[in-house]
Amino acid sequence: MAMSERPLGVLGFSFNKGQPRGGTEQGPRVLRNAGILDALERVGNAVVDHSNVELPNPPDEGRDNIAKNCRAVGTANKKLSEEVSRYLKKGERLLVLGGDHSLGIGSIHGHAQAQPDVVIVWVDAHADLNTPMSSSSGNMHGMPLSFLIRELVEFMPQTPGLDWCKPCLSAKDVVYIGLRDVDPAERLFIEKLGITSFSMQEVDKFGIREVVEKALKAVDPSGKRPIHVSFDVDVMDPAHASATGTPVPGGLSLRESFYLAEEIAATGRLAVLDIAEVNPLLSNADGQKTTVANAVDVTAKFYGSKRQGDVPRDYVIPRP
Ligand code: NNH
Ligand code: MN
Ligand code: MN
Repeated sequence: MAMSERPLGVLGFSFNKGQPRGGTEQGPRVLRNAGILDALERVGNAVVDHSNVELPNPPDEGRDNIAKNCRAVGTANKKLSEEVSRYLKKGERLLVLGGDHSLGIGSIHGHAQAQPDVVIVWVDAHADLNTPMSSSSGNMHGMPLSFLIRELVEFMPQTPGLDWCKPCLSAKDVVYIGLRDVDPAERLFIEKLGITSFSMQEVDKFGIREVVEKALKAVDPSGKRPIHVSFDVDVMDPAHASATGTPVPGGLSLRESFYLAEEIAATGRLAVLDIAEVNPLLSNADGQKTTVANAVDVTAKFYGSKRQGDVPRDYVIPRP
């Protein structure tokens, strides 16, 4: 069955322990309340809401770890990985509503178990490639890719809670779009490993159109492999997404975000989309509203809604 005809499962990951601010656990609720499921159904997706991933009670955190809350992050993501892999094996596509971006660990790990030839498009102001040892914050939302990329094993310490997570990606299977706040070790890893990266500098230089085209060509010249997009809302300019933990000026415009989503939709190969780091407790009332509304609108574009106009499946022109 063509990818875009598969049922679209929705999984909430109500979690905040990958970063210090409360509120990201409310992402799934505010996105659902803003009508994300209707918006997806309206454009012809067979949506199945699997509700939120039931998270195990948080285990006691020892004080031995440099990666903060690693046991909680690890056990929650193990559960997420199992669910993602199970629903994909049943033949669904999946939308994962975060939650902080540590969810990349479970979402991508689970995806790779079901579809080992997956390619990753990481859309973010940040590279989220720190190892527990290179991170200066200790926040695990800045580390998910380090647990997944094979070439980084020599830099990875044993991390309590994450022993189950065996790296499942090659550096060449990952491409970045939107980077503008990258730490020294992350920059060096990108260079050493040859990870394809389109920072905001390249978006300015080539325009979003060429960036998306080059990015998709780089990870999969054949254009046949399933795509996993991990979309951190902080990739958008704070004008469009201020209700997030680490807004960084100079980001994607709403139009660039829409275009990226429309082009990914047009590949017909989007298998999993993560929407991470919506935090409805930050910014002000106006910022909260626009952040959530824009996250919903961008998500709908990833699944077939078009700026040229949509005709819902059951629409009939009124007659006198
Ligand atoms: N690079 C920083 C860190 O590792 C910030 C990461 N913050 C994010 N990532 N929001 O998307 O702590
Ligand atoms: Mn980010
Ligand atoms: Mn991120």
